[in-house]
Amino acid sequence: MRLALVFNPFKYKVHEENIRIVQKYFGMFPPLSLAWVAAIARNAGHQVTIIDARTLRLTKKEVLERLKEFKPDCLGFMMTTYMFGDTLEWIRYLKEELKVPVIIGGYNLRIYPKESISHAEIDYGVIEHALNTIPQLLEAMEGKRKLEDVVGLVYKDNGTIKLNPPQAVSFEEFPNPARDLLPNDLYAEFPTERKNFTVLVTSLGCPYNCFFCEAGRTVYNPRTPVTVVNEMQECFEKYGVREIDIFDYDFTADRARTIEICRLIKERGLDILWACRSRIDIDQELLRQMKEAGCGRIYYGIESGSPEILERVNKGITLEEIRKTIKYTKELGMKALGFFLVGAPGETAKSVRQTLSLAKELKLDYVQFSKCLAKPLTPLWKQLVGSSGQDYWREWVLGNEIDRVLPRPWTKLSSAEIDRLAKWAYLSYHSRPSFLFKATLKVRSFKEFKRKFLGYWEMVFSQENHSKADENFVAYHEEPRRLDFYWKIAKFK
Ligand code: B12
Ligand code: SF4
Repeated sequence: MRLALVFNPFKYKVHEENIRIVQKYFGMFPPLSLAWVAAIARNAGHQVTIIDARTLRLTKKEVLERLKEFKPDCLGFMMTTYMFGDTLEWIRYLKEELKVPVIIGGYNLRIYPKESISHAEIDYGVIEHALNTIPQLLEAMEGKRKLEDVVGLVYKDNGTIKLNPPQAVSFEEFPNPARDLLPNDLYAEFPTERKNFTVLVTSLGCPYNCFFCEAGRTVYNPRTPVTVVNEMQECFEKYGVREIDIFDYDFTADRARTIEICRLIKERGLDILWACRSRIDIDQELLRQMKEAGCGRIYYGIESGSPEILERVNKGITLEEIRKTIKYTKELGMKALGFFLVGAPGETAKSVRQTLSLAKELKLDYVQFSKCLAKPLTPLWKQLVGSSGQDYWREWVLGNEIDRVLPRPWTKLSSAEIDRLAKWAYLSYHSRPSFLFKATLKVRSFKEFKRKFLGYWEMVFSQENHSKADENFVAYHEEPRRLDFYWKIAKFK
Protein backbone atom coordinates (compact mmCIF):
# COMPACT_ATOMS: atom_id res chain seq x y z
CA MET A 1 0.00 0.00 0.00
CA ARG A 2 1.04 3.60 -0.58
CA LEU A 3 0.32 5.66 2.52
CA ALA A 4 0.62 9.46 2.52
CA LEU A 5 0.66 11.18 5.90
CA VAL A 6 -0.19 14.87 5.99
CA PHE A 7 0.57 17.30 8.82
CA ASN A 8 -1.66 20.33 8.34
CA PRO A 9 -1.17 23.86 9.69
CA PHE A 10 -3.59 25.01 12.38
CA LYS A 11 -5.06 28.35 13.40
CA TYR A 12 -5.10 30.11 16.74
CA LYS A 13 -8.19 29.33 18.86
CA VAL A 14 -9.89 31.45 21.50
CA HIS A 15 -10.33 28.40 23.73
CA GLU A 16 -6.57 27.71 23.78
CA GLU A 17 -4.60 27.67 26.98
CA ASN A 18 -1.83 29.74 25.41
CA ILE A 19 -2.11 33.34 24.33
CA ARG A 20 -1.60 33.98 20.62
CA ILE A 21 1.98 35.26 20.56
CA VAL A 22 3.12 32.21 22.54
CA GLN A 23 1.43 29.91 20.06
CA LYS A 24 2.95 31.87 17.20
CA TYR A 25 6.54 31.88 18.49
CA PHE A 26 6.48 28.48 20.18
CA GLY A 27 8.34 26.98 17.24
CA MET A 28 8.26 24.60 14.32
CA PHE A 29 8.42 21.01 15.44
CA PRO A 30 8.65 17.73 13.56
CA PRO A 31 5.30 15.90 13.29
CA LEU A 32 6.67 13.13 15.42
CA SER A 33 3.45 11.12 15.76
CA LEU A 34 3.29 10.76 11.98
CA ALA A 35 7.00 9.90 11.82
CA TRP A 36 6.34 6.98 14.22
CA VAL A 37 3.41 5.84 12.07
CA ALA A 38 5.56 6.10 8.92
CA ALA A 39 8.34 3.98 10.44
CA ILE A 40 5.85 1.34 11.59
CA ALA A 41 4.11 1.17 8.19
CA ARG A 42 7.41 1.03 6.33
CA ASN A 43 8.65 -1.81 8.53
CA ALA A 44 5.53 -3.69 7.48
CA GLY A 45 6.57 -3.30 3.82
CA HIS A 46 4.49 -0.29 2.72
CA GLN A 47 5.56 2.83 0.84
CA VAL A 48 5.12 5.97 2.88
CA THR A 49 5.56 9.69 2.52
CA ILE A 50 5.03 12.52 5.02
CA ILE A 51 4.07 16.01 3.91
CA ASP A 52 4.72 18.50 6.69
CA ALA A 53 2.53 21.19 5.17
CA ARG A 54 2.77 23.33 8.29
CA THR A 55 6.53 23.72 8.28
CA LEU A 56 6.85 23.88 4.50
CA ARG A 57 3.99 26.39 4.40
CA LEU A 58 2.12 24.49 1.74
CA THR A 59 -1.42 25.34 0.74
CA LYS A 60 -4.06 22.65 0.37
CA LYS A 61 -3.71 22.91 -3.39
CA GLU A 62 0.06 22.47 -3.28
CA VAL A 63 -0.33 19.42 -1.06
CA LEU A 64 -2.88 18.01 -3.46
CA GLU A 65 -0.45 18.38 -6.37
CA ARG A 66 2.22 16.50 -4.48
CA LEU A 67 -0.22 13.81 -3.44
CA LYS A 68 -1.30 13.31 -7.04
CA GLU A 69 2.33 12.66 -7.89
CA PHE A 70 2.74 10.18 -5.05
CA LYS A 71 -0.53 8.41 -5.94
CA PRO A 72 -1.49 7.23 -2.45
CA ASP A 73 -3.85 4.32 -1.79
CA CYS A 74 -4.78 5.94 1.51
CA LEU A 75 -4.22 9.14 3.49
CA GLY A 76 -3.37 9.51 7.17
CA PHE A 77 -3.78 12.46 9.57
CA MET A 78 -2.96 13.09 13.23
CA MET A 79 -5.85 14.66 15.13
CA THR A 80 -5.80 16.51 18.42
CA THR A 81 -9.00 17.53 20.12
CA TYR A 82 -8.29 21.26 19.95
CA MET A 83 -7.33 21.44 16.27
CA PHE A 84 -9.86 18.83 15.16
CA GLY A 85 -11.76 21.25 12.90
CA ASP A 86 -8.62 22.42 11.09
CA THR A 87 -7.56 18.88 10.26
CA LEU A 88 -11.08 17.94 9.21
CA GLU A 89 -11.13 20.87 6.79
CA TRP A 90 -7.94 19.52 5.16
CA ILE A 91 -9.32 15.98 5.06
CA ARG A 92 -12.52 17.20 3.37
CA TYR A 93 -10.61 19.01 0.64
CA LEU A 94 -8.13 16.22 -0.10
CA LYS A 95 -10.63 13.37 0.12
CA GLU A 96 -13.00 15.15 -2.25
CA GLU A 97 -10.20 15.34 -4.84
CA LEU A 98 -8.40 12.04 -4.29
CA LYS A 99 -11.26 9.77 -3.23
CA VAL A 100 -9.04 7.38 -1.25
CA PRO A 101 -9.71 6.03 2.26
CA VAL A 102 -8.74 8.28 5.16
CA ILE A 103 -7.17 6.96 8.38
CA ILE A 104 -6.88 9.15 11.45
CA GLY A 105 -5.01 8.67 14.71
CA GLY A 106 -3.70 10.75 17.59
CA TYR A 107 -4.48 11.47 21.18
CA ASN A 108 -8.04 12.62 20.50
CA LEU A 109 -8.98 9.12 19.33
CA ARG A 110 -8.40 7.81 22.85
CA ILE A 111 -11.02 10.21 24.15
CA TYR A 112 -13.58 10.40 21.36
CA PRO A 113 -12.98 7.47 18.99
CA LYS A 114 -16.52 7.06 17.67
CA GLU A 115 -17.26 10.80 17.53
CA SER A 116 -14.03 11.38 15.61
CA ILE A 117 -14.88 9.04 12.78
CA SER A 118 -18.55 10.00 12.67
CA HIS A 119 -17.65 12.48 9.91
CA ALA A 120 -18.40 11.13 6.43
CA GLU A 121 -14.89 11.85 5.09
CA ILE A 122 -13.14 9.66 7.67
CA ASP A 123 -13.02 5.91 7.18
CA TYR A 124 -10.81 4.49 9.93
CA GLY A 125 -9.51 5.57 13.31
CA VAL A 126 -6.50 4.15 15.15
CA ILE A 127 -7.56 4.41 18.78
CA GLU A 128 -4.20 4.21 20.51
CA HIS A 129 -0.82 3.20 19.16
CA ALA A 130 -0.12 2.33 15.53
CA LEU A 131 2.38 -0.44 16.37
CA ASN A 132 0.01 -3.35 15.73
CA THR A 133 -3.00 -1.52 14.36
CA ILE A 134 -1.47 0.06 11.27
CA PRO A 135 0.16 -3.09 9.81
CA GLN A 136 -3.07 -5.01 10.47
CA LEU A 137 -5.28 -2.28 9.00
CA LEU A 138 -3.18 -1.93 5.85
CA GLU A 139 -3.33 -5.71 5.49
CA ALA A 140 -7.12 -5.57 5.83
CA MET A 141 -7.27 -2.82 3.20
CA GLU A 142 -5.36 -5.15 0.88
CA GLY A 143 -8.02 -7.78 1.52
CA LYS A 144 -5.72 -10.08 3.51
CA ARG A 145 -7.48 -9.70 6.87
CA LYS A 146 -10.91 -8.85 8.23
CA LEU A 147 -11.53 -5.44 9.79
CA GLU A 148 -12.99 -7.09 12.89
CA ASP A 149 -9.57 -8.72 13.45
CA VAL A 150 -7.66 -5.42 13.56
CA VAL A 151 -6.85 -4.48 17.17
CA GLY A 152 -7.44 -0.94 18.36
CA LEU A 153 -9.49 0.10 15.34
CA VAL A 154 -12.67 2.13 15.06
CA TYR A 155 -14.40 1.77 11.69
CA LYS A 156 -17.69 1.95 9.82
CA ASP A 157 -19.65 -1.15 8.87
CA ASN A 158 -22.86 -0.62 6.90
CA GLY A 159 -23.61 2.67 8.61
CA THR A 160 -22.72 1.59 12.15
CA ILE A 161 -19.50 2.55 13.92
CA LYS A 162 -17.67 -0.43 15.37
CA LEU A 163 -14.81 -0.43 17.82
CA ASN A 164 -12.16 -3.11 18.40
CA PRO A 165 -10.46 -2.35 21.73
CA PRO A 166 -6.72 -1.60 21.69
CA GLN A 167 -4.07 -3.78 23.34
CA ALA A 168 -1.27 -2.50 25.54
CA VAL A 169 2.03 -2.05 23.70
CA SER A 170 5.60 -1.67 24.91
CA PHE A 171 7.15 1.62 23.76
CA GLU A 172 10.51 -0.15 23.64
CA GLU A 173 9.32 -2.14 20.61
CA PHE A 174 8.74 0.96 18.46
CA PRO A 175 11.14 1.65 15.58
CA ASN A 176 12.74 5.10 15.59
CA PRO A 177 10.55 7.79 13.96
CA ALA A 178 11.12 8.10 10.19
CA ARG A 179 12.95 11.43 10.33
CA ASP A 180 14.35 10.78 6.86
CA LEU A 181 10.92 11.84 5.54
CA LEU A 182 11.08 15.22 7.30
CA PRO A 183 12.73 18.59 6.52
CA ASN A 184 15.01 18.29 9.55
CA ASP A 185 16.85 21.58 9.08
CA LEU A 186 13.67 23.65 9.23
CA TYR A 187 12.72 22.85 12.81
CA ALA A 188 13.40 25.21 15.70
CA GLU A 189 11.81 26.24 18.97
CA PHE A 190 11.82 29.59 20.70
CA PRO A 191 14.94 29.07 22.84
CA THR A 192 16.84 26.96 20.23
CA GLU A 193 20.56 27.62 20.08
CA ARG A 194 21.83 25.03 17.60
CA LYS A 195 20.87 23.48 14.31
CA ASN A 196 19.64 20.94 13.38
CA PHE A 197 17.02 20.70 16.05
CA THR A 198 14.62 17.83 16.72
CA VAL A 199 12.24 16.46 19.30
CA LEU A 200 12.48 13.12 21.08
CA VAL A 201 9.88 11.22 23.08
CA THR A 202 11.56 8.61 25.28
CA SER A 203 8.73 7.63 27.61
CA LEU A 204 4.95 7.69 27.65
CA GLY A 205 2.70 8.41 30.60
CA CYS A 206 3.15 9.95 34.04
CA PRO A 207 2.57 8.40 37.47
CA TYR A 208 1.53 11.69 39.17
CA ASN A 209 -1.96 13.16 39.20
CA CYS A 210 -2.11 16.91 38.85
CA PHE A 211 -5.62 18.24 38.67
CA PHE A 212 -5.25 20.12 35.37
CA CYS A 213 -3.23 17.54 33.43
CA GLU A 214 -4.39 14.79 31.06
CA ALA A 215 -1.24 12.75 31.52
CA GLY A 216 -1.86 12.07 35.20
CA ARG A 217 -1.99 8.40 36.25
CA THR A 218 -1.33 7.17 32.70
CA VAL A 219 0.89 4.09 32.46
CA TYR A 220 4.56 5.02 32.57
CA ASN A 221 6.00 3.29 29.48
CA PRO A 222 9.71 4.10 29.00
CA ARG A 223 12.19 3.13 26.29
CA THR A 224 15.42 1.69 27.64
CA PRO A 225 18.49 3.94 27.94
CA VAL A 226 20.29 2.13 25.10
CA THR A 227 17.34 2.58 22.74
CA VAL A 228 17.06 6.26 23.68
CA VAL A 229 20.73 6.97 23.14
CA ASN A 230 20.76 4.95 19.91
CA GLU A 231 18.03 7.26 18.63
CA MET A 232 20.04 10.30 19.73
CA GLN A 233 23.08 8.94 17.94
CA GLU A 234 21.03 8.30 14.80
CA CYS A 235 19.79 11.91 14.94
CA PHE A 236 23.37 13.14 15.32
CA GLU A 237 24.92 11.03 12.58
CA LYS A 238 22.14 10.74 10.01
CA TYR A 239 20.28 14.02 10.36
CA GLY A 240 22.95 16.44 11.59
CA VAL A 241 21.03 17.06 14.80
CA ARG A 242 22.92 19.10 17.41
CA GLU A 243 20.03 20.09 19.68
CA ILE A 244 17.17 17.99 21.02
CA ASP A 245 14.14 18.81 23.11
CA ILE A 246 12.88 15.75 24.95
CA PHE A 247 9.10 16.14 25.09
CA ASP A 248 8.40 13.41 27.70
CA TYR A 249 5.86 14.42 30.31
CA ASP A 250 8.49 13.81 32.99
CA PHE A 251 11.85 12.78 31.58
CA THR A 252 13.37 12.31 35.04
CA ALA A 253 10.51 10.15 36.41
CA ASP A 254 12.83 7.14 36.64
CA ARG A 255 16.05 8.38 38.22
CA ALA A 256 18.14 5.29 37.39
CA ARG A 257 17.04 5.39 33.74
CA THR A 258 17.96 9.07 33.45
CA ILE A 259 21.37 8.47 34.97
CA GLU A 260 22.06 5.60 32.58
CA ILE A 261 20.99 7.72 29.59
CA CYS A 262 23.42 10.42 30.74
CA ARG A 263 26.20 7.88 31.17
CA LEU A 264 25.70 6.51 27.66
CA ILE A 265 25.63 9.98 26.09
CA LYS A 266 28.98 10.73 27.76
CA GLU A 267 30.45 7.33 26.89
CA ARG A 268 29.61 7.86 23.20
CA GLY A 269 30.83 11.46 23.23
CA LEU A 270 27.64 12.80 21.64
CA ASP A 271 27.95 16.57 21.38
CA ILE A 272 24.25 17.33 21.61
CA LEU A 273 22.67 20.15 23.56
CA TRP A 274 19.44 18.83 25.00
CA ALA A 275 16.46 20.00 26.98
CA CYS A 276 13.77 18.14 28.89
CA ARG A 277 10.72 18.53 31.08
CA SER A 278 11.02 17.54 34.72
CA ARG A 279 9.20 17.79 37.99
CA ILE A 280 10.80 20.17 40.43
CA ASP A 281 11.46 17.48 43.06
CA ILE A 282 14.69 16.39 41.39
CA ASP A 283 17.96 16.03 43.31
CA GLN A 284 21.23 17.86 42.88
CA GLU A 285 23.29 14.80 41.92
CA LEU A 286 20.90 13.91 39.08
CA LEU A 287 21.02 17.50 37.85
CA ARG A 288 24.82 17.40 37.88
CA GLN A 289 24.89 14.24 35.78
CA MET A 290 22.40 15.72 33.32
CA LYS A 291 24.52 18.84 32.95
CA GLU A 292 27.64 16.73 32.29
CA ALA A 293 25.76 14.86 29.56
CA GLY A 294 24.83 18.05 27.68
CA CYS A 295 21.52 19.07 29.21
CA GLY A 296 21.25 22.82 28.71
CA ARG A 297 17.65 23.61 29.61
CA ILE A 298 15.07 22.18 31.93
CA TYR A 299 11.39 23.03 31.71
CA TYR A 300 9.87 22.76 35.16
CA GLY A 301 6.16 22.57 35.96
CA ILE A 302 6.04 25.17 38.76
CA GLU A 303 2.41 26.21 38.23
CA SER A 304 1.89 28.71 41.06
CA GLY A 305 3.49 30.97 43.64
CA SER A 306 0.65 30.26 46.03
CA PRO A 307 1.08 27.24 48.35
CA GLU A 308 -2.73 26.91 48.59
CA ILE A 309 -3.05 26.60 44.82
CA LEU A 310 -0.20 24.10 44.59
CA GLU A 311 -2.13 22.06 47.12
CA ARG A 312 -5.46 22.45 45.31
CA VAL A 313 -4.05 21.29 41.98
CA ASN A 314 -2.41 18.33 43.72
CA LYS A 315 1.05 19.28 42.47
CA GLY A 316 2.84 17.74 45.43
CA ILE A 317 5.64 20.32 45.51
CA THR A 318 6.55 23.17 47.85
CA LEU A 319 7.86 26.69 47.30
CA GLU A 320 11.01 25.64 49.15
CA GLU A 321 11.63 22.78 46.70
CA ILE A 322 11.02 25.13 43.79
CA ARG A 323 13.54 27.69 45.05
CA LYS A 324 16.14 25.02 45.83
CA THR A 325 15.92 23.22 42.47
CA ILE A 326 15.99 26.40 40.39
CA LYS A 327 19.01 27.58 42.35
CA TYR A 328 20.89 24.28 41.74
CA THR A 329 19.93 24.26 38.07
CA LYS A 330 21.27 27.74 37.51
CA GLU A 331 24.39 27.16 39.60
CA LEU A 332 25.21 24.21 37.38
CA GLY A 333 24.96 26.49 34.34
CA MET A 334 21.72 25.16 32.91
CA LYS A 335 18.81 27.35 31.85
CA ALA A 336 15.70 27.01 33.98
CA LEU A 337 12.31 27.48 32.37
CA GLY A 338 9.02 27.56 34.20
CA PHE A 339 5.46 26.60 33.26
CA PHE A 340 2.84 28.48 35.26
CA LEU A 341 -0.95 28.41 35.42
CA VAL A 342 -3.24 31.41 35.49
CA GLY A 343 -6.84 30.72 36.51
CA ALA A 344 -6.29 27.54 38.55
CA PRO A 345 -8.91 26.37 41.08
CA GLY A 346 -9.20 29.02 43.78
CA GLU A 347 -7.19 31.59 41.77
CA THR A 348 -7.54 35.27 42.61
CA ALA A 349 -5.78 38.37 41.29
CA LYS A 350 -3.67 38.20 44.46
CA SER A 351 -2.49 34.64 43.78
CA VAL A 352 -1.60 35.56 40.18
CA ARG A 353 0.55 38.37 41.61
CA GLN A 354 2.18 35.80 43.94
CA THR A 355 2.92 33.61 40.91
CA LEU A 356 4.43 36.47 38.97
CA SER A 357 6.55 37.59 41.88
CA LEU A 358 7.84 34.02 42.39
CA ALA A 359 8.72 33.82 38.68
CA LYS A 360 10.61 37.11 38.93
CA GLU A 361 12.37 36.08 42.13
CA LEU A 362 13.53 32.83 40.50
CA LYS A 363 14.97 34.78 37.55
CA LEU A 364 13.88 32.12 35.13
CA ASP A 365 15.27 32.18 31.61
CA TYR A 366 11.87 31.57 30.07
CA VAL A 367 8.34 31.48 31.41
CA GLN A 368 5.01 30.25 30.11
CA PHE A 369 1.79 31.43 31.72
CA SER A 370 -1.00 29.14 30.51
CA LYS A 371 -4.66 29.81 31.08
CA CYS A 372 -5.94 26.88 33.12
CA LEU A 373 -8.36 24.88 30.98
CA ALA A 374 -10.59 21.85 31.58
CA LYS A 375 -8.85 19.69 28.99
CA PRO A 376 -10.37 16.31 28.20
CA LEU A 377 -9.30 13.47 30.52
CA THR A 378 -8.10 15.85 33.24
CA PRO A 379 -9.66 15.54 36.71
CA LEU A 380 -10.78 19.16 36.22
CA TRP A 381 -12.71 18.16 33.07
CA LYS A 382 -14.22 15.10 34.75
CA GLN A 383 -15.48 17.30 37.57
CA LEU A 384 -16.88 19.92 35.19
CA VAL A 385 -18.63 17.38 32.96
CA GLY A 386 -19.97 15.63 36.08
CA SER A 387 -21.42 18.82 37.53
CA SER A 388 -22.68 20.46 34.33
CA GLY A 389 -23.67 17.33 32.42
CA GLN A 390 -22.16 18.94 29.32
CA ASP A 391 -19.00 18.07 27.44
CA TYR A 392 -17.94 20.96 25.21
CA TRP A 393 -15.06 18.96 23.66
CA ARG A 394 -17.29 16.09 22.59
CA GLU A 395 -19.65 18.52 20.86
CA TRP A 396 -16.65 20.32 19.33
CA VAL A 397 -15.39 17.07 17.80
CA LEU A 398 -18.88 16.26 16.54
CA GLY A 399 -18.96 19.69 14.88
CA ASN A 400 -21.80 21.02 17.06
CA GLU A 401 -19.77 23.63 18.93
CA ILE A 402 -17.86 26.74 17.92
CA ASP A 403 -14.52 28.01 19.19
CA ARG A 404 -15.43 30.12 22.20
CA VAL A 405 -14.20 31.23 25.61
CA LEU A 406 -14.88 28.38 28.01
CA PRO A 407 -16.26 28.75 31.55
CA ARG A 408 -14.00 28.29 34.56
CA PRO A 409 -16.38 27.88 37.50
CA TRP A 410 -13.52 26.81 39.79
CA THR A 411 -12.33 30.42 40.19
CA LYS A 412 -14.09 33.72 40.88
CA LEU A 413 -12.01 35.35 38.14
CA SER A 414 -13.85 35.70 34.85
CA SER A 415 -12.31 34.21 31.70
CA ALA A 416 -11.72 37.76 30.42
CA GLU A 417 -9.79 38.59 33.60
CA ILE A 418 -7.73 35.40 33.27
CA ASP A 419 -6.90 36.31 29.68
CA ARG A 420 -5.87 39.80 30.72
CA LEU A 421 -3.84 38.57 33.72
CA ALA A 422 -1.96 36.02 31.59
CA LYS A 423 -1.00 38.75 29.10
CA TRP A 424 -0.08 41.15 31.87
CA ALA A 425 2.13 38.45 33.49
CA TYR A 426 4.08 37.99 30.23
CA LEU A 427 4.52 41.68 29.69
CA SER A 428 5.49 42.41 33.26
CA TYR A 429 7.97 39.51 33.38
CA HIS A 430 9.70 40.33 30.12
CA SER A 431 9.76 44.10 30.38
CA ARG A 432 12.13 44.34 33.34
CA PRO A 433 15.33 46.07 32.20
CA SER A 434 17.44 43.43 34.02
CA PHE A 435 15.70 40.61 32.13
CA LEU A 436 16.01 42.34 28.75
CA PHE A 437 19.68 43.06 29.34
CA LYS A 438 20.55 39.49 30.40
CA ALA A 439 18.43 37.94 27.65
CA THR A 440 20.24 40.04 25.04
CA LEU A 441 23.65 39.01 26.39
CA LYS A 442 22.70 35.33 26.21
CA VAL A 443 21.73 35.46 22.52
CA ARG A 444 24.10 33.34 20.45
CA SER A 445 23.09 33.98 16.87
CA PHE A 446 21.37 36.57 14.71
CA LYS A 447 18.44 34.21 14.09
CA GLU A 448 17.98 33.75 17.84
CA PHE A 449 18.08 37.53 18.30
CA LYS A 450 15.56 38.12 15.52
CA ARG A 451 13.17 35.50 16.90
CA LYS A 452 13.33 36.91 20.42
CA PHE A 453 13.18 40.54 19.37
CA LEU A 454 10.13 39.99 17.16
CA GLY A 455 8.41 38.00 19.90
CA TYR A 456 8.97 40.81 22.39
CA TRP A 457 7.91 43.48 19.91
CA GLU A 458 4.62 41.73 19.21
CA MET A 459 3.98 41.11 22.88
CA VAL A 460 4.31 44.82 23.62
CA PHE A 461 2.80 46.40 20.52
CA SER A 462 0.39 44.05 18.84
CA GLN A 463 -1.14 42.03 21.60
CA GLU A 464 -4.94 42.26 21.52
CA ASN A 465 -6.84 43.08 24.72
CA HIS A 466 -8.96 39.95 24.51
CA SER A 467 -7.81 36.81 22.71
CA LYS A 468 -9.48 36.57 19.32
CA ALA A 469 -9.68 33.78 16.78
CA ASP A 470 -7.12 34.36 14.06
CA GLU A 471 -8.08 33.13 10.62
CA ASN A 472 -4.81 34.32 9.10
CA PHE A 473 -2.66 32.77 11.79
CA VAL A 474 0.80 31.76 10.60
CA ALA A 475 3.21 30.19 13.04
CA TYR A 476 6.64 31.77 13.11
CA HIS A 477 9.09 30.22 10.77
CA GLU A 478 12.77 30.92 10.29
CA GLU A 479 13.67 29.72 6.85
CA PRO A 480 12.17 30.36 3.44
CA ARG A 481 10.40 27.33 2.16
CA ARG A 482 12.37 24.82 0.17
CA LEU A 483 9.57 22.49 -0.60
CA ASP A 484 10.63 21.27 -4.00
CA PHE A 485 13.89 19.98 -2.60
CA TYR A 486 12.16 18.15 0.23
CA TRP A 487 9.42 16.90 -1.98
CA LYS A 488 11.98 15.26 -4.26
CA ILE A 489 13.56 13.53 -1.28
CA ALA A 490 10.26 12.37 0.22
CA LYS A 491 8.96 11.12 -3.13
CA PHE A 492 11.76 8.68 -3.76
CA LYS A 493 11.75 7.01 -0.32
C1 B12 B 1 5.52 16.18 19.70
C2 B12 B 1 4.16 16.74 20.00
C3 B12 B 1 3.71 17.79 19.23
C4 B12 B 1 4.50 18.36 18.06
C5 B12 B 1 4.34 17.48 16.83
C6 B12 B 1 2.91 17.01 16.57
C7 B12 B 1 2.82 15.51 16.77
N1 B12 B 1 2.01 15.03 17.67
O1 B12 B 1 3.51 14.81 16.10
C8 B12 B 1 3.88 19.76 17.91
C9 B12 B 1 4.66 20.72 18.78
C10 B12 B 1 3.80 20.33 16.50
C11 B12 B 1 2.53 19.56 18.55
C12 B12 B 1 1.49 20.39 18.31
C13 B12 B 1 0.30 20.31 18.99
N2 B12 B 1 0.05 19.50 20.01
CO1 B12 B 1 1.19 18.05 20.59
N3 B12 B 1 2.20 16.69 21.33
C14 B12 B 1 3.37 16.22 21.04
C15 B12 B 1 3.74 15.14 22.09
C16 B12 B 1 4.59 15.80 23.16
C17 B12 B 1 4.47 13.93 21.60
C18 B12 B 1 3.82 13.20 20.43
C19 B12 B 1 4.49 11.84 20.31
O2 B12 B 1 5.32 11.63 19.46
N4 B12 B 1 4.15 10.90 21.20
C20 B12 B 1 4.66 9.56 21.18
C21 B12 B 1 3.90 8.71 20.14
C22 B12 B 1 4.45 7.32 20.11
O3 B12 B 1 2.53 8.65 20.55
P1 B12 B 1 1.35 9.44 19.81
O4 B12 B 1 1.76 10.81 19.45
O5 B12 B 1 0.12 9.30 20.59
O6 B12 B 1 1.21 8.67 18.39
C23 B12 B 1 0.78 7.33 18.33
C24 B12 B 1 -0.75 7.15 18.26
O7 B12 B 1 -1.49 8.23 18.78
C25 B12 B 1 -1.04 6.90 16.82
N5 B12 B 1 -1.18 8.03 15.91
C26 B12 B 1 -0.94 9.33 16.09
N6 B12 B 1 -1.18 10.01 14.98
C27 B12 B 1 -1.58 9.14 14.04
C28 B12 B 1 -1.95 9.31 12.71
C29 B12 B 1 -2.30 8.19 11.97
C30 B12 B 1 -2.68 8.36 10.53
C31 B12 B 1 -2.30 6.91 12.58
C32 B12 B 1 -2.65 5.76 11.78
C33 B12 B 1 -1.94 6.74 13.90
C34 B12 B 1 -1.58 7.86 14.63
O8 B12 B 1 0.12 6.19 16.42
C35 B12 B 1 1.27 6.79 17.02
C36 B12 B 1 2.34 5.75 17.18
O9 B12 B 1 1.89 4.68 17.97
C37 B12 B 1 2.33 14.77 22.65
C38 B12 B 1 2.32 14.25 24.07
C39 B12 B 1 2.75 12.79 24.13
N7 B12 B 1 3.63 12.50 25.04
O10 B12 B 1 2.30 11.97 23.34
C40 B12 B 1 1.59 16.08 22.48
C41 B12 B 1 0.09 16.08 22.25
C42 B12 B 1 -0.27 15.04 21.23
N8 B12 B 1 -0.15 17.41 21.69
C43 B12 B 1 -1.23 17.97 22.11
C44 B12 B 1 -1.66 19.27 21.72
C45 B12 B 1 -2.79 19.86 22.50
C46 B12 B 1 -1.06 19.95 20.67
C47 B12 B 1 -1.46 21.31 20.10
C48 B12 B 1 -2.95 21.58 20.02
C49 B12 B 1 -0.75 22.37 20.93
C50 B12 B 1 -1.01 23.75 20.46
N9 B12 B 1 -1.87 24.47 21.14
O11 B12 B 1 -0.46 24.15 19.48
C51 B12 B 1 -0.83 21.24 18.70
C52 B12 B 1 -1.82 20.65 17.68
C53 B12 B 1 -1.24 20.00 16.47
C54 B12 B 1 -2.32 19.54 15.50
N10 B12 B 1 -2.02 19.43 14.21
O12 B12 B 1 -3.45 19.27 15.83
C55 B12 B 1 -1.97 17.10 23.08
C56 B12 B 1 -3.21 16.46 22.44
C57 B12 B 1 -4.35 16.36 23.43
C58 B12 B 1 -5.62 16.03 22.74
N11 B12 B 1 -6.64 15.92 23.54
O13 B12 B 1 -5.75 15.90 21.56
C59 B12 B 1 -0.84 16.09 23.52
C60 B12 B 1 -1.33 14.71 23.91
C61 B12 B 1 -0.10 16.77 24.70
C62 B12 B 1 -0.97 16.95 25.90
N12 B12 B 1 -0.91 16.09 26.86
O14 B12 B 1 -1.72 17.89 25.97
N13 B12 B 1 2.55 18.49 19.39
S1 SF4 C 1 1.64 18.07 35.33
FE1 SF4 C 1 3.49 16.85 35.04
S2 SF4 C 1 3.71 15.67 36.95
FE2 SF4 C 1 1.61 16.43 36.91
S3 SF4 C 1 0.43 14.73 36.00
FE3 SF4 C 1 1.00 16.15 34.34
S4 SF4 C 1 2.90 15.36 33.49
FE4 SF4 C 1 2.58 14.38 35.50
